[in-house]
Amino acid sequence: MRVHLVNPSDMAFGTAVITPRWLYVLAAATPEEFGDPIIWDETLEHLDPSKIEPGDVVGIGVHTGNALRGYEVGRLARERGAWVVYGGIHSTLYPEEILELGSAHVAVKGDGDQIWAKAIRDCVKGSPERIYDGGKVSAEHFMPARWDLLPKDAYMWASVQTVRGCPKHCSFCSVWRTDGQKPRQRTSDVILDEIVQLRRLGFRFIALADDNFYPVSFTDIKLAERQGNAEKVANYLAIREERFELMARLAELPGDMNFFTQITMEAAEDIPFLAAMKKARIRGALVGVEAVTPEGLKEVYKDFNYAGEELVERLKAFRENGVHVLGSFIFGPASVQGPCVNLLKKVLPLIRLPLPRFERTSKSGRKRRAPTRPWSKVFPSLAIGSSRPTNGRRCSCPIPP
Ligand code: B12
Ligand code: SF4
Repeated sequence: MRVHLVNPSDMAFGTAVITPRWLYVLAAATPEEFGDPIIWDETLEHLDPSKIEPGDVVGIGVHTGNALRGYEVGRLARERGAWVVYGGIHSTLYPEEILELGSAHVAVKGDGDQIWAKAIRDCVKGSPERIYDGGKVSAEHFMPARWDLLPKDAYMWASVQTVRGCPKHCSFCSVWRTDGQKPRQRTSDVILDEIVQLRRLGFRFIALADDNFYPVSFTDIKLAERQGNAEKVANYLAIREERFELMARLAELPGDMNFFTQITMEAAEDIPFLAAMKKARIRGALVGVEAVTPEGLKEVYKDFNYAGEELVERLKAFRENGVHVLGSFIFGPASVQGPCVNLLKKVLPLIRLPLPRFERTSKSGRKRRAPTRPWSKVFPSLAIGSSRPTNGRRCSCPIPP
């Protein structure tokens, strides 16, 4: 019996940009008694179903964008007589859909670090449950990835995670629903261990695969102080201190190391933080600009961001402090759409990737509306991300074609 891990992708290029971290974390979580798993990253090479034997366990990790290919992989694996287990963001949010459309025996919700071993063992015994919930494991239980299993020279960047979870609740984002709003931050020791190992393997570029590298803002600290919540303040300050400690240690690494991360715009208010990022050679960050008007920001629950001139100032602060910005925008809600969106829709098919939308319905934030399932309209006949016919409609964008 062998364990397979499959990262589904419609297109395989033979080479890829960033290592899909989950594959190597789940490899580490695979119990030794089953041997090293066979890893299939379909962005490199498609799964060869003939390599799957009856009784094997096939773990498939899906986010919304690759779920359809994931379901195809599940079908192929099941036809070969394997146990088919799904996990990842999409399985966490929609386990019933996975069971319905993915030829699945099992859908795993939440973190796989601990539950994966149980799911495999139950499959081998022949009595798996339909759904397992791996929950949100605490940072000290995150599995460091099995980088020793990486194929040689296949990836340009490696990926190391330093923190999971984000305190915000933007409506277009799955992170706060799946990873939670409480930052779970790894200690700098374990992060550095992985980075040193990756450097020895030849990597000089590392993506810090974090939900939000700036998990505590000045506003968060001020609010906790105003609430008189000393414990919360102390916790926030400790998280902040650990960030600085990590960046100081990254700065001590050889000068040819380069990092990139994802961060909220709030970091622009914190010049010492940006300076520490620069010293740590965190060369740039994906910053969620999302919308450029106050109404648009409000609609997607991102009104902690800035619009107009203030937005310009914030983005400048990153540049002036040596951190490049990769701006990310969201075009879905009506108030965010500008006249150019029609044009963009024509030229960027990826914009059509329908993602779940989440809303908080009560002030306390506890009672939440069920997430929407926009892609259900396109199942099963249309592929997510495929171009839709324009039906001869003309784009109303003032920019000439
Ligand atoms: C780093 C990252 C990227 C990087 C790196 C990609 C790479 N090669 O790894 C880049 C910048 C390239 C990227 C691109 C995109 N991303 Co991205 N990305 C992330 C981020 C921040 C971290 C992912 C990560 O490595 N986490 C670390 C690993 C260890 O965690 P994990 O994947 O969650 O896996 C754990 C569990 O889910 C579970 N698990 C996972 N798989 C399996 C399988 C089995 C069998 C089991 C049992 C368990 C299990 O166990 C793991 C360990 O606990 C996530 C946010 C997030 N929290 O996931 C967004 C995220 C996955 N991205 C997202 C999106 C939308 C995109 C893009 C479509 C953006 C765009 N418009 O272009 C592209 C798609 C690229 C593609 N074709 O895949 C969304 C997906 C939303 C959704 N509902 O699907 C997320 C969730 C962010 C968000 N704001 O919502 N991304
Ligand atoms: S700030 Fe970023 S990671 Fe956090 S909920 Fe909003 S979009 Fe998601």
